[in-house]
Amino acid sequence: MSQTMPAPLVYQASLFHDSLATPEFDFSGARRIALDSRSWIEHIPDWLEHPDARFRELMEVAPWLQRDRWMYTRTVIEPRLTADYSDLAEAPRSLRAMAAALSEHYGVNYRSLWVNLYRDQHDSTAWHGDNIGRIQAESIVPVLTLGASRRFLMRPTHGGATSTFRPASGDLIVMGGRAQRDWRHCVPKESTPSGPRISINFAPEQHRALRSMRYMD
Ligand SMILES: O=C(O)CCC(=O)C(=O)O
Ligand SMILES: [Mn+2]
Repeated sequence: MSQTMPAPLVYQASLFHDSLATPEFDFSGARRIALDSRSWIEHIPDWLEHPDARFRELMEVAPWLQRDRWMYTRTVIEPRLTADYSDLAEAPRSLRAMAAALSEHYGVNYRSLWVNLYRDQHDSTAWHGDNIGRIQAESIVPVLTLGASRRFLMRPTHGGATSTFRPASGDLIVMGGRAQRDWRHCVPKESTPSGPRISINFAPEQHRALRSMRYMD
């Protein structure tokens, strides 16, 4: 895998007020759905206050990279930009506050995160399971949406019906139990225009390869 700096993105510059620097979180709207007897997904609408401020902050400060990877016979450019904070200590304060709130709520020590930018409807993430599933049979993986709402799909690893979720800006999607082993998830391309969306993906392992070695089947 290689990575290059992307061409500069156009975005609205913003000023950060101290009152927005430490976000607040609300778990009260959580709706947990059993995917099967051992896997679940939780959708928490409006988990994060001021998602627009967080979106602008990440557009400005995240170390966005365009990655590519060797796929069988050719190099494929990933259809999104990504920024890694493999060590949570190096992430912006607002992201550290999110990780701390999630760690306390789910009893998992989130130590690492990566951020995806879907620039428009043509960007996507293919079907996969996060690499934590290779290390642990059960895990809890929170994914926060900022910006545009995109479909987030889940289907059983060995075939079966697809479930569709539509997290809006500030919503949290949390995959739990055996969801990284027995299920696959993706963010498909859309056929209608979409504005930019950022997703923040939290991981318990401080491991640079964690993200890039996802199950891709
Ligand atoms: O963008 C999302 O909502 C999910 C992205 C994802 O699953 C990943 O990067 O592993
Ligand atoms: Mn994933």
